[in-house]
Amino acid sequence: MLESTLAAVVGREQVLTDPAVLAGFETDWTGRFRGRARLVVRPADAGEVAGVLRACHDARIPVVPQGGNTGLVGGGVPRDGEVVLSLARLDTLGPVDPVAAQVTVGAGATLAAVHRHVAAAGLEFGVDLAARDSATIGGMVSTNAGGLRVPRWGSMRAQVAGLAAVLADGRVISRLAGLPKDSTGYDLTGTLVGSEGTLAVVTAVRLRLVPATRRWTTATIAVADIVAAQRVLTAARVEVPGLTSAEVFYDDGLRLVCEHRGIAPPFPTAYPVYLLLDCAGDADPLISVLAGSAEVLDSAIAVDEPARRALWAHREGHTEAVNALGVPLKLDVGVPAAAVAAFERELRSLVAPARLVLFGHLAEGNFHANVIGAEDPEELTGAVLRAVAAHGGTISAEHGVGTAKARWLPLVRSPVELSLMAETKRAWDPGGLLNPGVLLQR
Ligand code: 2HG
Ligand code: ZN
Repeated sequence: MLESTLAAVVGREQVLTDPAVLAGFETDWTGRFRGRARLVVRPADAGEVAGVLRACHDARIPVVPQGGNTGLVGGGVPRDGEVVLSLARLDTLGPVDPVAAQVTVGAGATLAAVHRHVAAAGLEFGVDLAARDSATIGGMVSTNAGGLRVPRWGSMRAQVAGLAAVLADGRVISRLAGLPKDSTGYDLTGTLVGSEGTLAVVTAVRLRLVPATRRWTTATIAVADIVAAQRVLTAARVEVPGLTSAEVFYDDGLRLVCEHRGIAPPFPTAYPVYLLLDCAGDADPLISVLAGSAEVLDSAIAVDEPARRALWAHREGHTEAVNALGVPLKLDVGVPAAAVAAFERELRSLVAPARLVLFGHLAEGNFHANVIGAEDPEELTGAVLRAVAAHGGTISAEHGVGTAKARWLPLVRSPVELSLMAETKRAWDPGGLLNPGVLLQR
């Protein structure tokens, strides 16, 4: 019955029920999260999304929105017989507005497609991340994704000038004018950023753009430990006005990536910690940081694209290389800069004797703890997240809460905040049909 109503909305071929086809939508990329979908529906535009949601609302069937399925916290895969609403076909790229420096794109547009699209206008989109070829703008809005360029341009939240979304009952809100100033009350766009598909389904996004960077300099810097890495970063914050990325990884992770990809490490010698700095402009400011720092054990600088890509591969290859080891437990956490060194020590002792592959975004104190072979993943998750909270950090810096961390949210959100969040959920989605069990526990 629901199937035929949906077929009338989107066309029969866009309602998928074949178990072999559903399988790709039912499991996340890491293989950790999986569930059963009632069916997958692939609308072509916002009108069809509204029709799909109305039909599911009338039938009281819960819906899981899904973009590029690159999420890492189980927020985009079904749990128990929901309809999976794929936004992949909403991939339109509107004309770049060069005066406003903005563009409107469909929720299903991939990040890489947006990058390519705006480059022609001499502009750039300020967010970048390793999953760029598959991650979609809608999913990135829903998780408030961060990525590799936060030191310069901030997270997704900072780039969203407006959006359009469909409510659980099929009603539509459209705030795509991108007005730089608007003083008319509650920020509905801001409420939807980071709401993980629990309040409404984002169908289009008005993105802010920044001037394209014409020259880049990338450096991989070998240091003795995380404190030394922070000292180099501190100098770069002062000396390097175009500082865009400050990424950290360790020697065991580097070896793993090099083996997995069949590439060479940046130095013939192994060092404990590597800091990758990427900045807009010529090499001079970075070279002066390196020359003035006693912490630098070795460094490699690149300005041309192939050489820069080679340095970035050591950092970007981590996710893939870790996954090749088995299904990892992934903990995306952030702590204040002052707590970074103490937290790193604590984390290592909590995870041992399981294997920890650690890397992340140093400037944000954002660690990606990837654990292989944890005896009791749930218990370890609790221990690590409690440590994060004790240091005044966040249990999710950029991947979202999903189903993976919903039960741990009280560690970082007060009872007052949680009750406001629950009330907000009830106001937007009284039937509790949108992504149940994600972010807020059922
Ligand atoms: C990254 O920074 C992503 O590369 C993925 O956030 C992190 O795989 C991970 O744990
Ligand atoms: Zn990351």
